[in-house]
Amino acid sequence: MKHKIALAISTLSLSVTGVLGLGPVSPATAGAVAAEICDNNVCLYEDDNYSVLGGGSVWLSLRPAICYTLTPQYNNWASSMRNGYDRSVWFYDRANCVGAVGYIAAPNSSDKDLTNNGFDNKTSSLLM
Ligand SMILES: [Ca+2]
Ligand SMILES: [Ca+2]
Repeated sequence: MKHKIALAISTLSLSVTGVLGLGPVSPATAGAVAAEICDNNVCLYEDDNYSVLGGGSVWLSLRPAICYTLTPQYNNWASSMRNGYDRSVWFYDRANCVGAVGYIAAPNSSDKDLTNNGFDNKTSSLLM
């Protein structure tokens, strides 16, 4: 099975800082991980309120039924998120989408603070 998972990492200081997982990389310009990209992908933010000022942000192009495990750099990192898909995205505390689902992002939803869901800095893998 061919996986096509693209992502880009953006911070204010670095336009592209790393690569997650498999497949081609689609770089985003600094600070540009925002509305347009997140409308059609999942965006994760290190900080609350979708901030890219202190922490970074990353967007993930997920495919249905394929688990995406975050690389160590982004493991237990996300504090807010946007889900631009017309599908729910399941967030897992463990790698490889095993164990209980810790958080379910509703289709086309966003959450500015995962703390009140008990899932701040816990996401290790995602499944759409
Ligand atoms: Ca965080
Ligand atoms: Ca975790």
